[in-house]
Amino acid sequence: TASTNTTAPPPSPPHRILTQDELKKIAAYKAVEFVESGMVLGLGTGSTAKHAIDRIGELLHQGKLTNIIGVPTSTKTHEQALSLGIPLSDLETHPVLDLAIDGADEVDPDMNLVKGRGGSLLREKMIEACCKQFVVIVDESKLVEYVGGSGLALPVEIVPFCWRFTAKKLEAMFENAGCVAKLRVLENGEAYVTDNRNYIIDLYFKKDIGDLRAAGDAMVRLAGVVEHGMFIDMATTLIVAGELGVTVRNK
Ligand code: ABF
Repeated sequence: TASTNTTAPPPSPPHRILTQDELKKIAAYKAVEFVESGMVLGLGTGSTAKHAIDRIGELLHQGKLTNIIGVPTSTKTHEQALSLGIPLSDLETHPVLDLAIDGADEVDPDMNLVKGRGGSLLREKMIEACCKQFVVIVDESKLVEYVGGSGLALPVEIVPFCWRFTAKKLEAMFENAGCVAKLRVLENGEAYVTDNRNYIIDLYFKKDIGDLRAAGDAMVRLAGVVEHGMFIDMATTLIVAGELGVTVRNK
């Protein structure tokens, strides 16, 4: 009698959950697909943007991209780009950029962002405000219902002079939202100093702060505040990498 082979097919390997860093890399690589030879690029800061800059460097070396000029948003990114041989410039020489790629700490449903937990919000905002296209790259953990919705801080860059005074003023400004203002400090207890030699005040809210534009305008009207970390209506493209894949959304 013929025997039937009833051996079951080998089990498919268990689905491996991607790490957050792998998701960041997927989003970053997707963004670099928007880069074309000859572009002037805003180069973001942070662990997600770092993957994008590495990829741009790789494509330059392979000759798949040519004539790229990068405008870095921090000294850290400047160093990374230099080490990769990416030609660099600044806003004075290139006041209009074709495209910027950068990460974010929070993204709300309208593609408004919170940035600055990496401390580079001022240069990021100056550069990304000059880009024809601003591609934001995040893993899905950065998506929030409203700005401040992750329970993490809204960073504000302030001058060091009388910083306690400015911090108190900011707290009072958002009293209704239960605001607590904290100076960002290093592990050794010293104040964190930005690339522009300023301090960062991290604002924590118990409630939604409401009208973002009004809140932002009020902050920058306060003497002592240099810039806040809300990037309102600036992102033109959002790339989100999640367990189910990568999505690209244009505004
Ligand atoms: C920069 O890097 C900052 O604006 C933001 O604070 C941070 C995001 O960091 P990561 O990509 O490491 O999560 O874009």
